Formats: sequence, structure tokens, C-alpha cells
Amino acid sequence: MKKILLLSTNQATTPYPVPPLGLALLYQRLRDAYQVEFLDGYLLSSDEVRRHLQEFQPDYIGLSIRNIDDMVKGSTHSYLPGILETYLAPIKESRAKLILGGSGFTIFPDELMKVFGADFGITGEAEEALPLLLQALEQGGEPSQIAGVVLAGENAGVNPTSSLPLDKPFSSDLDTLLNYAPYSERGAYPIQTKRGCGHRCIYCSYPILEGRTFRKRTVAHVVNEIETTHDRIRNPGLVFEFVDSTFNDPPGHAEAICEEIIRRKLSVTLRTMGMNPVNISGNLLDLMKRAGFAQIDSTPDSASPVMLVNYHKNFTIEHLRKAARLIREHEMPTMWFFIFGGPGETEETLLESFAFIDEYIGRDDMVHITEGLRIYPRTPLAELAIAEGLIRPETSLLAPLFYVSPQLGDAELANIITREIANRPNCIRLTESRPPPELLQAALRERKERNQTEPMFRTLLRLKRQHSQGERNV
Ligand code: B12
Repeated sequence: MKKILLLSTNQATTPYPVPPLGLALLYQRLRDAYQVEFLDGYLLSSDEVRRHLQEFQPDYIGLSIRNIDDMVKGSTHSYLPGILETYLAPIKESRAKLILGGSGFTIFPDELMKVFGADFGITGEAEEALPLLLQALEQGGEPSQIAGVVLAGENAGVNPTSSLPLDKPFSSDLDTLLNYAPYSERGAYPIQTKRGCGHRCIYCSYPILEGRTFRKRTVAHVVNEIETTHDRIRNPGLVFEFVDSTFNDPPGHAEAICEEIIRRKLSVTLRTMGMNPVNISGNLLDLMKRAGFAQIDSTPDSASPVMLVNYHKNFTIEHLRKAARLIREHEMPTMWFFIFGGPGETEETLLESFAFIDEYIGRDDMVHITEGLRIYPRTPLAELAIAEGLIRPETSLLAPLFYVSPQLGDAELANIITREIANRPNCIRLTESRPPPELLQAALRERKERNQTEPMFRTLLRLKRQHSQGERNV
């Protein structure tokens, strides 16, 4: 039986470490036909990777590349050098064929095939393509005929995947594979309820990664996964996090998930990213609270009517105001996310967003500010950047480039943001979202000592406020 090592390369700890869900799903698809080892590389050193390779002697290595960089303009951290050193160096000493995949790979397949000197790659979801590729390699088939497969020395073209039906349960024992222990202090257990994103935000890579059509998972399967994982992990700090591109689209699915959790009387803690304002309703927020949501992320990216149009958002400022009002009425702890500096951004549009923050966002809720938009290939923003002469069609975007409205420019954008957040302590630049280690340690300590269940961001905000008040009193 051929041996396959599935290895994740994600050691990122900001904003917190995340378990490799996608790779675990691939393990489920291969384990009956091959001898498969699943290796979460989060805490591994290069020597430990080397030891695993020497002991297991795989024929193939499936390497998952999730993050390329942290998208922080000005002080970007690239994850690639660490990945090459920790994982690729020992891999190159082995005889195994190297197959790449993951969201980072899907965005930059051509560049990463070269950087890693890989034998094969698969763009997009790989539950079908990976078994087909291995079968073709073992039985003399033609890998180039398999949708999504990238061959060494050839261009990937457009990611053709994202049509997998999601009507079967992922697996009844996913949690036994995803060892949650190293993630339990700060992390969150990932749950996917659908794939796809039908929105058209000009800078976003999600539709490239997951396709444009929402493909829903069966509600009972999702809730079974939550229930069995909760029963097995038995950790009072366990938080489930929904990792859909937007949790509450298409309408009805999020409601149905919450209703099923309530019906089963599960006592779970939940959070989600990606709440789209259009489908936020009082009913949904009621259900979310009853189901166990302790916090949400709201990601309008701007609150300027002009910028909502320029970003091709599917909502208006009225949708956003209504959603923000409902969120406050329901006292749902919320982290808000804004991306400033897109096409057409001016001082006036920035001030519109800050006015919204003042009027609609409470001081205990955190506001994350991203400065400039990372340009991703094959997005309308990349086309605009080419048309405006900022980049050339052949420019590689692997080393990140950021779009900043020419009406402002980098310095002016930075100055306005600095000025505006000076008296808004809950507004945090993305650079600051890596909390100083002392602050993080103090927050973790306090949470443990006081058995605190409030969202981590609220503990951090409070300690930050106390610290700056202390400084003023000295
Ligand atoms: C949810 C999410 C988060 C959540 C994670 C919560 C959690 N508890 O897991 C939060 C908000 C915390 C987060 C944070 C960050 N994220 Co994020 N996140 C996502 C998102 C939306 C979904 C990821 C996910 O879980 N997908 C579901 C699983 C099932 O899919 P998957 O892992 O991709 O696996 C499938 C395929 O990729 C493939 N595959 C995977 N591995 C392999 C291996 C092989 C060999 C093969 C063949 C195939 C293959 O098959 C799998 C099954 O179909 C993606 C965008 C997206 N739509 O994919 C961004 C994304 C991964 N994030 C991104 C980034 C940058 C970050 C941050 C660095 C941001 C920051 N500055 O802090 C941090 C890093 C955190 C960390 N520790 O890694 C980028 C990465 C690209 C880049 N620029 O580097 C993405 C792609 C978004 C984007 N901008 O395009 N993120």
C-alpha cells in the first residue's frame, strides 16, 4: 500500500492559531485506499518534520499552504520563509513526490509550484481531485485531465473547482484527527456550514477559492459535528467558530443551524466571522444568542455610501445602519472590520466611516482597521490596478502589493487614520492586532484566574484601557 503524508504548514499565531480543517477532510477521503499519516505542523520544528519523514518514508507528501502573508501594509509578515525552512528543507531530502494545495496555493499556484519545486499541485477544494491524482499516478492515468491539477512547469490557469456536493457528512470522527489540545487556550474549533460566496467585493479572493455558488451542508450533519466534538473534547473553554465566507448567506441556513442547536439543547460557545448586513435580522440575532454565540465579526469594510458602491458591496448604508442597530440592541459582542484606502477613498469618505463608528459601535466593541487593500490576482481590483498603471499584467503579487486610493496616497491615508484613531481607543490598526506579548499574557492570566468567559478581545481592550489610564495617572 502506498504511503501518503498529509502535512500542514500553518504556524501562524495571529490573531490565534487555527487547526488544519481542510487537510483533515482530505485525510478522510484517502484513508481507506492508502496508508496515510496526518501531521499537523503547527508546533513542529524542522528536525521533527525530518524525523517523521525518516520514520514514515512516504511515497507522496501532500503539503497544505494556507497563509502567504498577514496582509499588513508597511510591515507585512511573510509566512513563506518559515514554511520553506521548516518543511521544505526536510522534504527535499526525502524521495517523496510533493503535491501542493490549500488556499494560499490556490491564489498563487504558478509562483508556488516554482518556489517549492513541487511535482504537482491542486487548486481549490481537493476532496475529489487528490484521490483522482493519486490514482492516475499509481495506475498510469493522465493527471493533466483532472480538474484543478497543476503540473510542474505548466501554468495553472483558472481554478476550475468548487462544484463538490456537500450533502454527505464530513466525517463522524474529524475531531479525533484534529487534535484541539494545542489550540484550546486561544484558538477556536473550525466548523464549515457551506462553501461558496456569491458576493462581488472587488478585492476578495473567496469566490476564487470556493466558487460563486453557495453550496450548503445539511443542517443535521453540521450540528452532529458540533455535538460529537463537544461531547468528546469536553473542554469548558471550547469555542466553535464558523469559517464560512459569510455565515448568514444565503438567508435561512444560519437560522436553521441555530434552531437545530437550540432544539438539541446543546450547551456550546459559538462565534463567527463574516456577518453580511443584508441578512442580519432581529430573529437571526435572537437565535444566535440562544444557540450560544458569544461574539461575531461584522465586516462591512467601509461605512461610506460612496465606498460601498466602489467596493461593489451588496448592501447600502441603510442596511448597515439597521444591522448595527440590531447588533447593539441584542448586546452581541462584535469585532468590526474596515478596509480603508480603496478606489475613490478620500478624507470625506473616511470621515463618513468614522462618523458611523461613533454613532453605531459601542466602546467595548473592537474596530479593526486595515490600511490599503492587498491586491489579489484575478480580482477586479487587480484589473483596476493594471488599468491605473500601478502594476503590469505580468506583475507577480506573491510579494504583496497594496492598493491605496490615488486621491489620498499612502502618507495622507496613514495620517488621517492616525489622527482619527487617536481618541478612539477601541479602533485598532491591523498592525496592532498582534497584541504585545505582555498584554496577551496578562489577558490569558486574568481569564484563567477569574474564569472569565467574555470574548478575548474585550479582555484585551479592558486591559489596554486600564494600562493607558494608569499611564495618564502617573
Ligand atoms: C475562516 C478563515 C479565517 C478564520 C479562521 C478561524 C478558524 N477557527 O479556523 C480567522 C478569522 C481566524 C482567520 C485568520 C487569518 N486568516 Co484567514 N481565512 C479564513 C477563510 C475564510 C476560510 C478558511 C477555512 O477554514 N476554509 C475551510 C477549509 C475546509 O478549506 P481549506 O482549509 O482551504 O482546505 C481545502 C482546500 O484549500 C484544499 N487543501 C487544503 N490543504 C490542502 C493540501 C493539499 C495537498 C491539497 C491537494 C489540497 C489542500 O482542500 C481542502 C478541502 O476542500 C479563508 C478564505 C477562504 N474562503 O478559504 C481565509 C484565508 C485563509 N485567511 C487568510 C489570512 C491572510 C489570514 C490571517 C493571516 C489574517 C491576519 N492578518 O491575521 C489570519 C491567520 C490565522 C492563522 N492562525 O492561520 C488568507 C490567506 C492568503 C494570504 N494572503 O496569506 C485567506 C485565503 C483569505 C484571503 N485573504 O484570501 N482566517
